[in-house]
Amino acid sequence: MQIVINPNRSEWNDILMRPTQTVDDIEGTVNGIFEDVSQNGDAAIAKYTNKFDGVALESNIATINEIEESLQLVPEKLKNAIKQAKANIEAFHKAQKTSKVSVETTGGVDCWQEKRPIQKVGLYIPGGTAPLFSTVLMLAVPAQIAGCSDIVLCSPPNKEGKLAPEILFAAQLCGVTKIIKVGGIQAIAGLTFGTKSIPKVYKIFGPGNQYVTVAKQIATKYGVAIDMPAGPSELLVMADDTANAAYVASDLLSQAEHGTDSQVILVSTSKRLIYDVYKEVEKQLEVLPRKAIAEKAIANSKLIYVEDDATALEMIDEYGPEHYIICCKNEDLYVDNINNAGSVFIGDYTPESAGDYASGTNHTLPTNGFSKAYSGVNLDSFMKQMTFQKISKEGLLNIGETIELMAEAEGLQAHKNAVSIRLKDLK
Ligand code: HSO
Ligand code: ZN
Repeated sequence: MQIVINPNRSEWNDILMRPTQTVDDIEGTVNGIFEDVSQNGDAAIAKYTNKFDGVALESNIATINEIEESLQLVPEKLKNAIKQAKANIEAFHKAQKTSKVSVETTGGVDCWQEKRPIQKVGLYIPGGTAPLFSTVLMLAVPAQIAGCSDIVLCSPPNKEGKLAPEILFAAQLCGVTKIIKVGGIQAIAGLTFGTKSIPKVYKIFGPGNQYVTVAKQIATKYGVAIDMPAGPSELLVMADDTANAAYVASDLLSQAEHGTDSQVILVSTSKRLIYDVYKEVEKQLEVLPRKAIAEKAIANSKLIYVEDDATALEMIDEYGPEHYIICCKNEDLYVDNINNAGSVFIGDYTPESAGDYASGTNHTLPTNGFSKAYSGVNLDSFMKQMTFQKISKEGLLNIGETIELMAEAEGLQAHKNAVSIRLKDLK
C-alpha cells in the first residue's frame, strides 16, 4: 500500500490511475462466440457451457423441482436476512416512482411524458466460488417494480450443473420469470440473439469478468442496451483526524477482497490517521480468508495525504469513485461539494457493506470514473421515458405558422405541407 504525501497536481493522473484491462485480445473471442450463437443457437450454447464450465447439461433451464429443492438448502436465518434486505431495496426503489409530467405548452398543445417498463430484461449473475446472490436482489427488485414482463436471469452452472441455492432463492423471491444456467460470453450472446431456450432481451444488466464486460459492449452493436460500462470495483474513503482508523481499514479491505484488480484509496488531511490506517490494514488483512486476493488489491492502493479540504474535494471529484465513504467531522462539506461518485456513505456507522447488501440503495454502480456521466442502477434503468402530445384545432392554429416557417427555412416542403393541408381546412 503506497503512502503519498501532498502530491503535485501534475502527479494526480498517475496516482489515481485504475488498474488497466486488456480488452483488445478478448474482442476476437467474443465475436467468434457471438457469431456461433447467432447461427447455431442452443447447440453453440451447450458447446461453450461444456468447454468453459465443464458440464454437459440436458437442459439449461432451471426447473421448478430444482428451484424447490434448492430452497431447502438455504438456512432459515439467511432467508430472513435476504427478505429484510429485499424489503429495504424495495422500499427505496418504489419511492423512485415519479408521476407523469404534463404541460400545455401553448393553448391547445398538450405535451406529456410518461415512463413505461422495458419489457424484456436480462440479468447476469456471475458464478465462481462465492456467487454474489445479493446482486439478484439489486437487479430483480427494481425490474419487478418497474413492471418488466420478462425478467430473465442467466448464471453459469457449477460442475454438477447447478446454480447456488441462494441465487435460486433470491430469484424466485424477486419475481424472476426465467432462470437459465448459462454464463460468460455465451450467456450474453444468447440474450442478444435469443435461442430456443434463452429469450432475446432489450437490455442486459449485471456485473461480470472481462469477457462478460466485453461481450456486453459487443451486444450494444446488435441494438441491445446495457446498464453501464463495467470495470473493477473501487472505493475511496475521505477521512480526517476524527475518523476511526480500524473502521476505515475495515472498509478498505471490504472492497479489496472483491478482486485482485479492485482499487481502494484513502484521502486524508491527517498524516497520523494515514499511518494508523496503514497499520490497521496490515493487521486486519492477516486474518482474512480472502487474504491472497485482498493483498493484491491493496498492493495497488494508495493512502494519500493532502493539506486541505479544497484539495481533497478536487481530487475526489477528479477520481469519481464508485463508492465514496466520508468519515469527517465536517461531513456536510464533503457531501455538498462532490459531483462525481456512484454512491455516498456518510459517517462512522455507514460502512459500504450496508449498501452492498441491505440498506436499500443499489450496489450496481459506475466504476472507472464513469460516475462523472453515469448513474448507478435505479428504477429508471428499467424504464424508458416516452413523450406524448395531443394538439387541438385551436392548438394547430396557434403553432401552425411557426412550424411552416421553420420547415420552409430548413428546405423541407413536405413537413410544411403536413401543417398547411390542415390549416387550410381550419381557416
Ligand atoms: N461492492 C460490490 C457489490 C457487492 N458486495 C456484492 C458484496 N456483494 C460492487 O459494488
Ligand atoms: Zn462489496
